[in-house]
Amino acid sequence: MTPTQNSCCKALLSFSPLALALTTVFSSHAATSPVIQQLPTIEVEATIDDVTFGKTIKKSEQATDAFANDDTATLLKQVPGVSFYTGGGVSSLPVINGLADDRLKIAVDGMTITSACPNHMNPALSYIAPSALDQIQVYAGVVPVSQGGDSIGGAIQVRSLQPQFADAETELITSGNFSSYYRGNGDVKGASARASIASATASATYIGNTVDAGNYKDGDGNIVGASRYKVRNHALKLAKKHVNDLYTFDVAWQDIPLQGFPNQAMDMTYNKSLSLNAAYMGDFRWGLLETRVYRQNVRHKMDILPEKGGQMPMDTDASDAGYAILATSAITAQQTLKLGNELHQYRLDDWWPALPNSFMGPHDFWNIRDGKRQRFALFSELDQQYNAQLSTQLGARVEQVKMNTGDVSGYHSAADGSYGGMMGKSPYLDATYKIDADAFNAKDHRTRDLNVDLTASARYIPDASQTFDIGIARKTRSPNLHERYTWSNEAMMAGLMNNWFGDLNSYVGDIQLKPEVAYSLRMTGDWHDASNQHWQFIITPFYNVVEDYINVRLNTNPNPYNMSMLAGRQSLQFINQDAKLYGVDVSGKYVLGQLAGNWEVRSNIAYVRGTSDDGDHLYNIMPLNARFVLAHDNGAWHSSLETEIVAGKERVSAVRAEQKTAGYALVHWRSRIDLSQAVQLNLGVENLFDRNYRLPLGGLEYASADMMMGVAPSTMRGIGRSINAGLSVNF
Ligand SMILES: [Cu+2]
Repeated sequence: MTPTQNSCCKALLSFSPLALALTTVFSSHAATSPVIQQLPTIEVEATIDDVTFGKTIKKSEQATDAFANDDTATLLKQVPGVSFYTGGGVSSLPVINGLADDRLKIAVDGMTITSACPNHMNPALSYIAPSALDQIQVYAGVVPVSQGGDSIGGAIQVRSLQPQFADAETELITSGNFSSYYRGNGDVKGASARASIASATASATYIGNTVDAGNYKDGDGNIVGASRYKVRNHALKLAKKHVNDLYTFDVAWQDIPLQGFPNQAMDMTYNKSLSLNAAYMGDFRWGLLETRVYRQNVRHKMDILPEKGGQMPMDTDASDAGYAILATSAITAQQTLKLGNELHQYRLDDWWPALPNSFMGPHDFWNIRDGKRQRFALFSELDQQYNAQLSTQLGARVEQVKMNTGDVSGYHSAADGSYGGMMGKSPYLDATYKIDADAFNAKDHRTRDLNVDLTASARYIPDASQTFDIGIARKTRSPNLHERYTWSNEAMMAGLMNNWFGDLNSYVGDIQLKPEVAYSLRMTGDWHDASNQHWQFIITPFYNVVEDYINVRLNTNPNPYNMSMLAGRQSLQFINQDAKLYGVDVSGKYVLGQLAGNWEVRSNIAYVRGTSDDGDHLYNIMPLNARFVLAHDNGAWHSSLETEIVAGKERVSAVRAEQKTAGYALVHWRSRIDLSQAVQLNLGVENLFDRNYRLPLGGLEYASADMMMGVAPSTMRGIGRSINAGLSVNF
């Protein structure tokens, strides 16, 4: 981010989610004194600068979409270049310009949350419901170092509803909302509630939601098995302000008793988390100080839903904990300096309990035991405004990533060396697990990476109707625990379980993996009318070279006892390999005019290519896609007709035996009617023409494979037509 021309002090704060509350005050007072007298009432729509490469999505822009989906990640679909690896109903993995999942830095209210599952079933955005959101900031490619770290593709910062305070000392304000909705396809019933009470200096808010979704039907009316889910989220948010200080303390807990994953062998049968998040923000003579300390614990379990058949208990116990310190100071009238320090520590136990009277026993299978991943980072970022037209940002970040794990063991041998035998066990499984576990345990598991990120960007605003940005960056991501430490070469029982790609291949890790380093060049041209009200055209070409991209090759491990696996699938080994990703994002809007209300068209087009240096295509690269929205706004009635067009996926990864998908076009209609100040009715039809289509990034449907008959799995079916309705009442 580079400062805007109208106020360097506004820019000073604009990148820090915590600081948004202070933005208004700083804009008006900071020119005379950096010390604010009183914290303002926090408004959702407060001045928020757009991010340089990416987008800010505010609450108001989520409104007509809010009940169409339970998956917070999918609210990002309006950002050009963003797509999704789909899986469970609330756990899709966002992709920015071809880079997905752990390659993005995703923070929920400033907390870094790791997917604590060998299938990445519980990514950060699955812990917050769309109804709890205030704002999402998306940064693509050239991410400010203050927002990045341990990521190469971009950053997504989501912020939940912010505390509100009463204006007068003696006043006590209360507010709240109750919403409920129903979606026909999948018989989805959802509700959310929010209640707040606040004085001039203290505030307390409860927010919660629940959703029960059945299996959805595809466009031909056939059920997609194991696509159902049930989610409950709760959060209690406390805030206290005192002159120039703001303290917040949030407690959140989640219970997902069920979330099916049609594109995995496994399904989520239990996910309970508890998070504590305490933050302080203070305004000092020298600038703004923001600090945060947080912890989230999660217990996660998997098994196989009856419609997919089989049994295999899997269990995860994990925690994320960390702190963040950020100081922001206007060191001269033209220069703003940020200094920051962050620590993040992730711990993981990932074991698969023995199943009595089966070959999965008599001991538990230890996939990762005592896994630790600790990141410690220091960074500095300088914003400089040269004149009304030109501003720059320079950033440097140094991050140490330390990882370690304990010894492991398969179903038949325990870590203490005892070797179990039982009726019906397979001598092949015995042998393969023992060979691999012994080899892994003989190695030193400790790794230490020292990662350096650098960014430089410039913004040039020649006049009120044009803005140009250019940025270059070096970004680094260290491997995750499963990429380094999963150890069993056995494909069917172990390798297939360590898969967060939805492709039903088998994966095994490598301790020797190096961090991946991306060099990015990105430019944006933004043309619009002088008031930025009537039309806008934005084009962003980008080019990334990734050194040591974590890719795969066929597993050539000589272990002779490797079992068979699903027909047409591959046994793969993680490797470092150089890769390139490049493409262009285009977006625009045009106000058509007035005819019984306001009419506007908006559109996004995204194109990306990804190849590895051996000439293969990278996996799950979204084909050319476009979105056109015709929006109508007539005071109390807001409607949109959206067309989503996706080309066929022709360029596929050979090493992953990726399957092609055909192109398709979908039409969605959504409407919001403000029945009164307090009551809103939402109506919509998703996939209006009930088109049957295959998800280009959905992977393969597990249940479509037939092991006995040697039938390979086929691509994942998308959801058919759904008629949706929701009611929202403010009080
Ligand atoms: Cu899982």
